[in-house]
Amino acid sequence: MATDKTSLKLKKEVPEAEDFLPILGTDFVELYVGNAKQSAYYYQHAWGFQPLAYSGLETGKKDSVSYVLQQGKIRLVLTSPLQPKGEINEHIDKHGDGVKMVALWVDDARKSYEETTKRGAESYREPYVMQDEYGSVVISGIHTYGETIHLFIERKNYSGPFLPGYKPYAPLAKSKETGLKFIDHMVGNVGWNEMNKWCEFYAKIMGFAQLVSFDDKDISTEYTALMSKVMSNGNGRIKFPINEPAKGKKKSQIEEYIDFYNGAGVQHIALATDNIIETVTKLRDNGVEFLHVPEIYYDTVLDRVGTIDEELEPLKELGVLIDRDDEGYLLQIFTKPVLDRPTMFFEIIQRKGAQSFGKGNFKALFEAIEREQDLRGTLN
Ligand code: TYF
Ligand code: FE
Repeated sequence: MATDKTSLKLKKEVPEAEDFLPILGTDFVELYVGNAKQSAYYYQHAWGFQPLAYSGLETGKKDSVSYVLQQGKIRLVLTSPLQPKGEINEHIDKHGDGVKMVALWVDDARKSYEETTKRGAESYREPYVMQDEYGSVVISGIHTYGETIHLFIERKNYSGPFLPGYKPYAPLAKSKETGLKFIDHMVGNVGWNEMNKWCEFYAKIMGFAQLVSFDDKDISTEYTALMSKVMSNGNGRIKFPINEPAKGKKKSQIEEYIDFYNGAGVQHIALATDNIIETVTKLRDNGVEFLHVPEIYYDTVLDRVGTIDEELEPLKELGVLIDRDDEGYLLQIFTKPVLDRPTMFFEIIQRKGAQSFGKGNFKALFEAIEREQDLRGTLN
């Protein structure tokens, strides 16, 4: 049986014994960025991530530099090239800063590679072993949408802070955590009519199933539209919604993303907190910018979602959205894009039983995104 702790409803139940790709969780998310030192400063001092590890010239790495940050179970790696040409430069040239690796924590990176490549995954890296005084790690990788990669990380024989080749990273200034705990879901934007192809990739090649709590849906406002489906692995720890643009009177936010990212890629990373009011207050004080929700949303929201534990006033002041499904409710809020290009953004989410994704908020959310698109002149 799939773990029932989260009472996830998959379209097809995947018995654990038959899960050919058991995943323990997200291991890390690696962004290729133009200036890793300054990105690391941003994620530490705006987002409250703590320094964990470093690799670069000082560790004998001549061609690239990486800063590893952690908060709760979330690990971010920020990587920049130190030389011209090569994979990292080309990625940044084409996409701007963005997510390159979505690394999955597995018990067996060799088997993960075999099971997925034999089902048709395109190889990125054959299994290889990295070693240091803390033990060994096995890593392999396959391609997913756009130029995004899934790495499989096997660290059961490793006790070091991150990966072999890294040293502890201890910058001068301390940063204060903001209460972020784990990655709830990571969303991919893909091209026109490509959603089903990529959902099939997750189903056939990675053994995921579609979540029924969030059926195929067309999401549209008066002006813009998109389609979305959520794929989840057997134990429910990994949830990947996939969006594609749809035709509306004006330009879909997904099309805007694809234009600026020059292809498919990670659109948003949803980070879980167990106190969204505290977390968002801290993030705001640190300068993180959130989408604005008109006050009128709060006039009727409680008629829709019923009673909640929180007071409405602070939620309204911060612009936190509320939604309910048959299992409970959730609180969520979205940042503006965190890069100069209108590409990646973050969601902060607090689940109070609900396992869905905020369907009741889509209209208010997408209208808020349209107002931002309009300011950028990218709505037409
Ligand atoms: O992950 C989700 O499905 C929600 C809602 O472009 C959402 O966070 C869906 C599409 C989108 C932005 C947010
Ligand atoms: Fe989301």
